[in-house]
Amino acid sequence: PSRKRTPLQDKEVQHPVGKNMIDIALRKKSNLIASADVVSSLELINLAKGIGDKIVALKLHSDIITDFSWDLVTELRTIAREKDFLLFEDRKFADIGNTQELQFKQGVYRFADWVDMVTAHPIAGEKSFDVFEPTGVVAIVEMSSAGALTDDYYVSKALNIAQKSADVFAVVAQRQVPDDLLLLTPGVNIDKKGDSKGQQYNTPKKVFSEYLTDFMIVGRGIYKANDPVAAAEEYRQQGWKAYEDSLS
Ligand code: UP6
Repeated sequence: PSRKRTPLQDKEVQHPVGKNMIDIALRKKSNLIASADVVSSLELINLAKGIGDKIVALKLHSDIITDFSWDLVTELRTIAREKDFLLFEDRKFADIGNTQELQFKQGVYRFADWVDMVTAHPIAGEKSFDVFEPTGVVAIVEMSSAGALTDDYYVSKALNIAQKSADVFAVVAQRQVPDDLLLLTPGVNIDKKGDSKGQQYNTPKKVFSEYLTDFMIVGRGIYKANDPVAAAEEYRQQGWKAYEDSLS
């Protein structure tokens, strides 16, 4: 791919959820996805209310929430509507299509009924992605952690699958990807280089200028900060400036 960035408003993204992400980003001048990896409904609701107007999407791991309930889902949806952000379940599905369909539509979480977008690994092949419609799919093509098995060969095959699937509008990766896919990059932290469990961090500046990412995903940098609202604003400002700088 060329090293030149296509501005968000000129991206040729067809999927409605992808278009929505772009519209929200431009309205808020934000390319921040907050990863809300907290384990109680109360913490999650407080975080969503506090930072909701600074983010494009709130990324969730519903299966870490000790007191997950339908009241929580209803409240999250209300906050998301009020504060204009998407609900992004980071389930990282990685099974055959039939099983993924059951995991997506049935069980405790019934994601199909309430999330705007979900992550899935392309490991089981192209057809395994056919069960999520009309929810937007974010394909995990490369992981941020040390020693991940997602080498160049895997990444190119995974991108190929992502580009062929109509429901995939974005990918998670640590490198530039073809322009018809939105790029979401986790492993972003202003203060830290990594953790003791393999996570590796880059700065907002690096992911926007070198990987030409479209959206950064920030977890502990925000929800573990002394003041998560101030931290979210700091990441929003740094992220948007790094994006604007990378346009010229
Ligand atoms: N995530 C990664 N790396 C990947 C894919 N997903 O870190 O390659 C997710 C994690 C976590 C968040 O599951 O929810 O992004 C990163 O959190 P952190 O900023 O606290 O490290």
